[in-house]
Amino acid sequence: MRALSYPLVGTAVLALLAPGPVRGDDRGVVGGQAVSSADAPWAVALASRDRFGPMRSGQFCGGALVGRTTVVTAAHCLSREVLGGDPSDVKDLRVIVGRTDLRTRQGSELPPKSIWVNPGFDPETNAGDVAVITLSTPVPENYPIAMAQPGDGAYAPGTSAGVYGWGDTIGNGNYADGLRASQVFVLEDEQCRRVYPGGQEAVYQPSSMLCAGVLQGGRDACQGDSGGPLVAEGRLVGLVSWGSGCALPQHPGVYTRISAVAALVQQHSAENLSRPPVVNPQPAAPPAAVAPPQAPPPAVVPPAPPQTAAQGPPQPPAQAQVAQQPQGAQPPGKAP
Ligand code: 4AZ
Repeated sequence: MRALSYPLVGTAVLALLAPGPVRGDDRGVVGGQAVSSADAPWAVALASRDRFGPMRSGQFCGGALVGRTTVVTAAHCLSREVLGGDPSDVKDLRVIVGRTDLRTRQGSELPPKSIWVNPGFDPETNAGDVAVITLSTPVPENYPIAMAQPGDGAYAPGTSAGVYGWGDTIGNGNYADGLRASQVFVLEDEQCRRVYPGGQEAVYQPSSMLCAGVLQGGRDACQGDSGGPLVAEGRLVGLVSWGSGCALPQHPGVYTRISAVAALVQQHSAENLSRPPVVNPQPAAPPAAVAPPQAPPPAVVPPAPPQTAAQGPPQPPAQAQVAQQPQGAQPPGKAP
């Protein structure tokens, strides 16, 4: 098995050599399901038609909106290895928002205003795999997702998470046209330490990385998903970073641990990324005289306000959840 220290090189090479996806259907991430960009508006594609060809809008990596002008992605996505030069040399580098199907012109293609690649990124170990792209045009305010902070309960092993992307769906260069999401779980750090102990393999470093997947294999991020979001409990917990193969049993995906880099991202963002809790929220619905079956316990329901047309602050949008899928999908990944 080889460590994927430069995971996207394969993507670039395959994009040049392969005539295109084997199947023309809507695929992305391994073991996933189709998702509309409208339900995951924070999931963006990084693209350059010059470097990666006009098919699929030139997509080569993913990213996540954490502010109206702030995109986080993987540092390795913007490496010389992947881009063949400095990001500033890629004149048609774009962040694509609001586009489910890369064969369409849906949504918009936003040019970066500035790019910060973590100088602490170590291409040998993949530690610190994060970069910030600042957009000159803000996206709608309901697009961004909050970053998980240190101590976030979503990092508890066993937490269900969704990984989103337009990447390889099998592990053979079959890139997706449509956005897809795969349901995985946050795993114990020990799981990835055992699988990625260093030596011939890359080293799993729990302080800056997150281990997620399904141990039986079959669901995972893959080539082309790099930099894209791993979302749990409505927060961004990880960015697709590396792993050995795709969706192989006992070989979980490794993600940049967002809580470990959130402060760094804030430092290199042009906006305040903290979203304070809504003050004095109106209850979603006035308490009914007879509580409906799913009503919250009365103790947490504030006193009823005068019943008027809704004037409360806008509620945050419900984040897309990856639907539960039956376990035991066949691991389609190729042998390492
Ligand atoms: C890649 O090459 C890549 N299975 C991303 C994630 C994983 C493997 C490879 C994890 O971009």
